[in-house]
Amino acid sequence: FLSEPKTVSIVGCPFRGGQSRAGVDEGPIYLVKAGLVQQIEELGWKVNFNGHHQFEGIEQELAPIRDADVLGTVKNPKLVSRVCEAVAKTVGDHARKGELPLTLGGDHSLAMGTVSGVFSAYPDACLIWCDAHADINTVESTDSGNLHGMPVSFLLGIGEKLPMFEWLKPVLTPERIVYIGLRDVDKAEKKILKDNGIKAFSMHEVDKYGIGKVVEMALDHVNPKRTLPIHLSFDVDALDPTVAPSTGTPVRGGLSFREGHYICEAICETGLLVGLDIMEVNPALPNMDDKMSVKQTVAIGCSLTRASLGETLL
Ligand code: Z70
Ligand code: MN
Ligand code: MN
Ligand code: MN
Repeated sequence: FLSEPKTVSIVGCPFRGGQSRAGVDEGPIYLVKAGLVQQIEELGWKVNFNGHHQFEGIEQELAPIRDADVLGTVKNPKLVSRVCEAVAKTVGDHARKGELPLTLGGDHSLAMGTVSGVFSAYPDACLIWCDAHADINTVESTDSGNLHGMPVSFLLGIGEKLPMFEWLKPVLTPERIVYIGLRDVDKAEKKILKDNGIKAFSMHEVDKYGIGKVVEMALDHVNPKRTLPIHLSFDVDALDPTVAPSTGTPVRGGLSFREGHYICEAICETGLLVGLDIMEVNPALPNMDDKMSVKQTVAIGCSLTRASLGETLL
């Protein structure tokens, strides 16, 4: 699906409005400072990166209503909507030019933008969501009010529609998303997954079948003939906290270093990847003094990206 020369367009998204912990907006800055651009170039890609996405205009415009930006339990809906709409346009433009948009988060609410953008260019694409969480709460079901726990329901068009998200079309259908790595799913989310027949491989299935079989079954579900474009949205909290500690909601019992990389390598091998998100790297966590954890998590954000873009072990 991609044009020659094979090009990655980095969409750095220093954004944290979909959740409450400071620092996740620094994720993309750390990933680029760690040398991600050169690392991707060394794999033979052309790389477009002209600085991180600037959301200051939106944030300034909405500054007077910042504290009033709540709707029922949902926090920052106007801010998140405006930012995701901008991301959808940028990502969609890159995808339509035959470039591979690589979005660096930032919190996972941004996926409303990335998936909207990629699916606007490739309406028959499928979505592989690697995460400890299902991120499928609706406006009605959310306990936290954090939009990074809801992007999938918005993309599916389930639950109450918020007026400020009018731009967001339900581009996704339940049979075209598959999850890998789940282990912290809210009760209401379990019901949503079941009611909509959404396929999910939790850590239980990873333990039972092994990661090789799980990725094969996941692809069989969303992409049986291996012909459809693939968007991979990778929340680094899918990885075990011993492997990727610097993230907002670490949950024990996650993917090993190799399991995480294997997913990326296997998707790369299909030759069908058209969109990639590396989300929820938070360099301010677990605390300001833990430089080792930050270094390790940022390095994994970079190596998951390289694995997705063709780095092999041999
Ligand atoms: C919970 C909620 C969550 C991270 C998503 C958690 C959501 N289900 N946490 N991504 N890192 O708030 O809806
Ligand atoms: Mn997530
Ligand atoms: Mn998560
Ligand atoms: Mn939870």
